[in-house]
Amino acid sequence: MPLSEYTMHNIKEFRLQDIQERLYKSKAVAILTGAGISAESGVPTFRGKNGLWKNFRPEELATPEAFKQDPRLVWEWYDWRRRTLAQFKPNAAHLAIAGIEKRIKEFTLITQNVDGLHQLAGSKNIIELHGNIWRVRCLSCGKITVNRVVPIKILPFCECGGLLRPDVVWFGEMLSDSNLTKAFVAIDNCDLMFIIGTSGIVQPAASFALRAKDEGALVVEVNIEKTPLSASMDATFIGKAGDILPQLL
Ligand code: BJW
Ligand code: ZN
Repeated sequence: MPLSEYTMHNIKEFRLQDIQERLYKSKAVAILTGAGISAESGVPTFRGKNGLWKNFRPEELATPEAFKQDPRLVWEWYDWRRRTLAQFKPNAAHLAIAGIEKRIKEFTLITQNVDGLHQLAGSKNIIELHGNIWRVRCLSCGKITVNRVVPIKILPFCECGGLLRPDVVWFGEMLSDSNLTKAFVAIDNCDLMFIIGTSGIVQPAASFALRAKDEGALVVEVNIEKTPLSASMDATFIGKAGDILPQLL
C-alpha cells in the first residue's frame, strides 16, 4: 500500500508520510516491541490463535510457581519454543528498526521479546525487558550463561549441581532495576516513540506508552488490530509491522 493510504484512527490526522518526516527530524527515538513484531518471522504470539502450547496459557507456565511445581513441563515448553525459534530469521520489521537506529543519534529499542531476533537483525542499543530465551540461570549459584543447545536437556543442571531455569522474567517477578532505569531514561528523553506489535496488557511495559506521552513525546502505535492503548495514542497504524515499518525508511 502506498504511504499516503495509511491513515490513522485517532484525534489528529497523521499519515505514515508525516511520521516518516517526523522520524528524521527526531533527536531521540524509543521503540517498544512485543511478540507481534516477530509474528511475520513465524514466532507465535502469546495471545494469538497459535499462541497456546498444549492448551496452556502463558500465565499458567510463565510463573515461578509453575516452575517450582513442574520444572519438567515448563522446560518442555521452552524447549519446544527454542527448537521452533532456531529456524526463524528476522523479518522486514526487525530490519527496518535496525535501519532506523543507524540514522538516529539517540536511539533505544526496548523489547519484551526473548527471541533474540532484533540482535540478529543488527539492532545494537537494546533493552531486553523480559530476558532472553537463549540464556539460562542457575537457581543455586545464580550464574547466567548463554545456552543455545537445541534440543536442551530436560532438566538442565549447572556445573555446581543446581537446576537451571530460562533467564527470562515470569509473571510476579521483578524486572531488572537497571533495565527499567534505562528504559525510563529513554522514554523520558525521546521526542518520538513507537509501540509495535504488543497487546499492551502486560505491566509494566504496557504503561510505557502513556509515560512517553505524559513526558511530551509523539507516540505512534503499529499493530494489526486496535489495543487498549490505541485510544491514548497520537496515531495508530493498523497493519503488519513488516509492511508498515520499512516504509518509514
Ligand atoms: C502484530 C502482528 C504483526 C500480531 N504486526 N502487530 C499492574 C496491574 C495489573 C497487574 C500487574 C501490574 N503490575 C504487574 C502486574 C502483574 C503482571 C501483569 O502485567 N499481568 C497482566 C496479565 C495483567 N506483570 C508482572 O508480573 C511483571 N512483573 C512485575 O511487574 O513485577 C512487579 C509486580 C509483580 C506482581 C504484582 C505487582 C508488581 C512481569 C511480567 C513478565 C511477563 N513475562 C512474559 C513471559 C516472558 C518469558 C517468555 O517469553 O517465556 O513476557 S508473559 C508474555 O507477555 C511475554 C511477553 O513479553 C508479554 C507481552 O506480550 P506481547 O508481546 O504484548 O504479546 P501478545 O501476544 O500479547 O500480543 C501480540 C500483539 O501483536 C497483538 O496485539 C497482535 O495484534 C499484534 N500483532 N501480528 C504488528 N504482523
Ligand atoms: Zn550453579
